[in-house]
Amino acid sequence: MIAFLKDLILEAGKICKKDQALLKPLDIEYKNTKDIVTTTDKKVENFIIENIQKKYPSHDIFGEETGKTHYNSDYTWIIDPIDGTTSFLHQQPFYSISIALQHKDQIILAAVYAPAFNELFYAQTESGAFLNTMPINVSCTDELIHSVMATGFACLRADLDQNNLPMFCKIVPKLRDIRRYGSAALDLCYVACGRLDGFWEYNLNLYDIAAGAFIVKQAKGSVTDFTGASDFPHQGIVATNTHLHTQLLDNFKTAKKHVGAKLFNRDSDLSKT
Ligand code: 2AM
Ligand code: CA
Repeated sequence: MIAFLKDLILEAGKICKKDQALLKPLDIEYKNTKDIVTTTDKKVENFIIENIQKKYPSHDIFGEETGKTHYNSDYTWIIDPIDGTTSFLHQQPFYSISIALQHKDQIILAAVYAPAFNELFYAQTESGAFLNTMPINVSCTDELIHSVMATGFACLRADLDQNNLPMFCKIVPKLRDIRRYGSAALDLCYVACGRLDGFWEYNLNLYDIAAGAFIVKQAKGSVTDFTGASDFPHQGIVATNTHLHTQLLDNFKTAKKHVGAKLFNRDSDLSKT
């Protein structure tokens, strides 16, 4: 199955590479004023689904663009055809394709491919995680002040009451530095291979994080929601190299107290920032 998944995601990546430079205004649709989808997102998702259905016709599929099938299979393929569509549209390299295979309620296999960098991250249960052919592990940074983390602002695009801006202002001064790449799947893989020491975001969907979160765990990282429980991404997602997990969660707890519930209200908060 891993060989099938690797071949499939690499072929899907060829479509992205070919299409990116040729995107035209007519190739863009607006889900809302800030949330976009391109013809390539749909083309890539259809390509992936067709190939899965040829090989595993009884398996269920949950794709960002096409939704869920209901075959009652124990297996579900969770697909984000382009994670980081804004980067893709703006001719930037930080986008990825993300595919995870869930058996019952456990992810057992996952791959994230960054076509512009020719980087394929993948993992399967109890086999560890890999970047291209090399095994990867999380970093060993154990102090926040020596750490570099990433975050994102899906919450702003979705016009949510709770948003990441107050938290960002409280946490960033505690770190060496922060990055904003724009693809949650890739951010998670960067935690898995030690380029980042941690990542957090609100308001992501399962297809954004299913593969990346599994790859982080297989690389000996930790992934939780903001309370330290496993209701992610619904209650937010926090991924670290494990050494920093408790420290980061404690800082979120303190930051949330200082920021106060009021500041998470979009109307009272965004107008002031
Ligand atoms: P996408 O490119 O597939 O939409 C960047 O902060 C992350 O947020 C990406 O994984 C991006 O996925 C996701 N994202 C962007 N807009 C979003 C929205 N309105 N709701 C939820 N997630 C979003
Ligand atoms: Ca996505």
